[in-house]
Amino acid sequence: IFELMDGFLKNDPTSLQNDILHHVEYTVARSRFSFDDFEAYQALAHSVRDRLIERWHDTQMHFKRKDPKRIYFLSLEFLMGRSLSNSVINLGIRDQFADALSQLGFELEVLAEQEGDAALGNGGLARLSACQMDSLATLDYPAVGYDYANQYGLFRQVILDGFQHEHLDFWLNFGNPWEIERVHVTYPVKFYGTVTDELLNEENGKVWVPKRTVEAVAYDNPIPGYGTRNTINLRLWAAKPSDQHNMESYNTGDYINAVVERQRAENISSILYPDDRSYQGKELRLKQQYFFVSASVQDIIRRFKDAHSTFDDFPEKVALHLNDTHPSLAIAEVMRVLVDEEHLGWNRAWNIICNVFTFTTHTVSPEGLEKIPVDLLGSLLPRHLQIIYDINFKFVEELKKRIGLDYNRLARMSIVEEGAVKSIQMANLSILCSHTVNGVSRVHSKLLTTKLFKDFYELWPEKFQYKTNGVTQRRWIVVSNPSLCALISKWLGTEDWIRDIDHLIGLREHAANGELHQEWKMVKKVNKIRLAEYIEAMSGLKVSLDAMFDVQTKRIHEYKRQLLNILGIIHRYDCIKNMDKNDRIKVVPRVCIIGGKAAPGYETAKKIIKLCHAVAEKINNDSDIGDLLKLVFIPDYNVSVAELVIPGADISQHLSTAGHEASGTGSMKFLMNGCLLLATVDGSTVEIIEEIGEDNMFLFGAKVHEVSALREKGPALKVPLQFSRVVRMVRDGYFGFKDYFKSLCDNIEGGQDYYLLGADFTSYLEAQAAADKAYVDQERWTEMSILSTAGSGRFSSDRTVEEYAQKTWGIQPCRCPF
Ligand code: 26Q
Repeated sequence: IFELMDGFLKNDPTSLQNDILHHVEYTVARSRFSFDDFEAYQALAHSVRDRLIERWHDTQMHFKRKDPKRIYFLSLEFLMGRSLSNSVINLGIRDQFADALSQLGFELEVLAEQEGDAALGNGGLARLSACQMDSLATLDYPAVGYDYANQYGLFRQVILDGFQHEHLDFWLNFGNPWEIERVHVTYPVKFYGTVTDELLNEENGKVWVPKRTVEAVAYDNPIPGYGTRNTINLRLWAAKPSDQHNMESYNTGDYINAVVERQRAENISSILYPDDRSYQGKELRLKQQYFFVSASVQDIIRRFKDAHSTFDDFPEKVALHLNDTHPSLAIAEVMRVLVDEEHLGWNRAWNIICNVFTFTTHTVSPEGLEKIPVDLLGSLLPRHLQIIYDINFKFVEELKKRIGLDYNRLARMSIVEEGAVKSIQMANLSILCSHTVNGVSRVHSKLLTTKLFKDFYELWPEKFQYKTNGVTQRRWIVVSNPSLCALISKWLGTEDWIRDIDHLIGLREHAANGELHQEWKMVKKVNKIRLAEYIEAMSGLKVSLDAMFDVQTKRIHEYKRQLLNILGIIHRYDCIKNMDKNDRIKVVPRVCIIGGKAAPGYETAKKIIKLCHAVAEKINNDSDIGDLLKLVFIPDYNVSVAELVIPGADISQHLSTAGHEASGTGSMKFLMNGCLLLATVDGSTVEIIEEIGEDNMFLFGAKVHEVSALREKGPALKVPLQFSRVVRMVRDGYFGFKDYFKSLCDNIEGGQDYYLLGADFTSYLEAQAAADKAYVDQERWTEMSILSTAGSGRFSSDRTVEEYAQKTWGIQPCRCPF
C-alpha cells in the first residue's frame, strides 16, 4: 500500500516514454513505429490525463474523508483555453515530459500547438472563472466548478475582406482527452408542465408535474494545482435524451418524430450565447441556465446527503457562488428542492438559502442587468416562477415595514418588474438571497453602492464587498512566457513566486541593474520575434522588431473604444505624411495590433473591425510610411492567441470611458509580462496605479466623476480640431466604404458622442506622445517594464481567491497529504 501512495505512474523518462507509446498503440490505435504530431499529442495528453486522474482520485477521497466546507462555483462560462502545457507545469513534470519526447523525436511545444482551444465563454468573466479555478486548486481549497458542456464554444472569427464572419468552432471533433465521461453520474432535468395545488400547504410544498425530461450527464475536467497534489473538478453537464422523454409519441406510433424530438434534447448544450444583451429573453438560453443549475444542485445535495442527516448543517458545509446572475435560478431550485422534495417548510428552507449563496456581479450599466420575462419563465419553469413570486411577496412586505410606502423605491427593489414586458430582475433576486454581494474592483464597487444597487446598499450595507480581480501567474507567465519565467526565478533566486506571488516585489531592487536590463530586453525580443512570425504567417505582413509593439486585444465594444485607438492611428499616419525628412527620423516606429471578437448582432462593433482593416490596408501599403507605422488586426483572438500576443507587447491600451469597465483583467496579464499600460483611470487600473505608480504608466482621459458633466454638454462639448479632421477623413471616404462608415462617424459627432472619444482625444494623443518619448530612452523604458512586473503581485487570482475564501465563502484549505 505504501508503495502505491504516490500512485502507479512513474515520471522517469523511460516510464514516460513507455506510457506515451502505450497510448499511441492502444488509445490512439496507431503503430508505435509510425505516428504524426497530432497522434503524438493525443498519446501525450492521455499520459498526462492518467496522472491527473490519479491525483484527482486522491483529492476527492481526501475531501470525502475530511468533509470540509466546499465552495461550489456556478458559472455559465469558463474560458479554459488549452490544457496540456498548463497541466504538465502544474503537475511539476514539464521537463521530464520534454526530455522523454525529445528522445522520441518530438518537441513538447510543437505538440502543445496541436490542441484545440476550449472557448466555453466570451471574455473577461469567463477567463476569470478559469483563473480562479487554477488558484482554488493551487491553494488547496475544496472547490468544484459547474457549467454545462457546450459543444461548440464561442464562434470562430473569420475575416473576409475585412468583415467579421462567424463560423462554428468544431473544437471537439478530434475528441477532448481532458474530459472524463461519467456515464453513471446523471440526473433528470425537468421542464414545462403544471403545478398542482391540491392537498398541499406551505409546510409540505407543492407538486410540479413537468412535461419534458432531459438527462444531464457529467463530464469531469480535472484542474491540477501547482506545487500540490490537489486536483479539483470542473464538472460540465451534457444534455442527452432521457428515457422518459416524450414517451407518448412512441406510444401513438409516431416513431420517426419521436426519435427526432429526442435528439433535440442535445441542442440545450450545443451552443454558447455570445455576450450580447439583445439575446436576453431567449428560451434556449433560459433552458441552458436551468439545465446546468438543476443538475448541479442535485449533485450538490446528493453529496451532502451522503454524509449528513440534517439540512441544518447545510450552510456549514456548502457555499454556493453565483458568477454573475447567469446561474441565479439556482436560488429558486434549491428552495424548490428543500420545500417540495425535502419538505423542510418554507422558513427553514429560506434560512438555509440566506446562508449559502454568494454573488459576484461583473456589470456596470443598468441595461446590462439580466431580466427574464415572466411569461417565458412561467411556461418553462412554472414552479420556480411561483417560488420567486413568493420570495418577492415576503420581501416586499418586509420592505414596506422597513422603508414605508415609498412606491418608487419599492418598484426599483422588487424582484418582479412591472414594465411593458413583466419580468424577473435576476440581480435583485441574487442580492436578496445572497449573504455577500461582490464587485470586481474598487471603482466598480463604488458604482454598485452609489448607483446600480444603491437602494439595496442602504438597506444592507454589510452585504456589500469587493474583491479586485486577479489572473493566474501560472498561465500568464509560466505557461505563456517561459523565458521571462526563467529570468524572474534567476533574479529572485527562487521559484516560490509561482505559488506565492508576493515574492515578485523582490524584482524592484534590481530594477536599475544594467545586467538585468540586458537580459530583460533579450526576453522581450524573443517574444517579439515569436509574435512577428505569427503576424507574418497570418497576414503576410513583415513588421520591424525595432518598432514599439502596441497592443489592444479584447472584445470589441463601443465603451472599450477601439475606435479611439483607430482614430489615433489615423492621426499618427496623417502627421507622418505631413512631416519633412528631418522630423521623420525622430518618429518612433510602431506596430499597432488590434484583436477581438464582435458579438454577431452588434453592428457597430463589426463596423469598427472593418474600419480597422480599411485603415490597415491604406497605411500598410503606403510606401511613403514604411516601417514607421503598421496596423495589424489579429483574427480569432482567444486564450491561446493571447498567450502569444501578450508577452510580445511593449505597450497595451485599455481605453474604456471612465465608469464603464467593471474591472478589466487583460491589463493585469500585460502588466505581469512587463508591458507598459496606456489607460484611462477606470476599473482595476485605479488599483494598478497604486502598485505601479503614475510615473510608470501613461494615463489619460476624463475621470469617473467627470463623465456625466461632459455628457450633459451635448453638442456644446468642445472637441479638438485634430479629432474633427480624422473623423472627416473617414467620412470623406479616404479609407473607402464611405456609406458603411457613416454611422460610425455620426455616433461620435454632433452631440452624439456618448463614449466621449472627442472629449478625451487630446489627452489620448498626449499620452501617446509621452509613450513615444519614453520609448526613446530604452534604459528608462526597461526599468518601467521591470517595475510593472514587480508591482503586479496584487493582481494574482491567488490573492483574489484567498479574499473570497476568508471574507465571503468561509472555507479552509484541505490539502491532500501525499
Ligand atoms: C447575457 C445575456 C444573454 C446572453 C449573454 C449574456 C452575457 C454573457 C457574458 C452577458 C455578459 C457576459 C460577460 C460579461 C463580462 O465578461 N464582463 C467582464 O467581467 C470581467 C471579470 O470581472 C471584468 O473584468 C470586465 O470589466 C467585465 O466587462
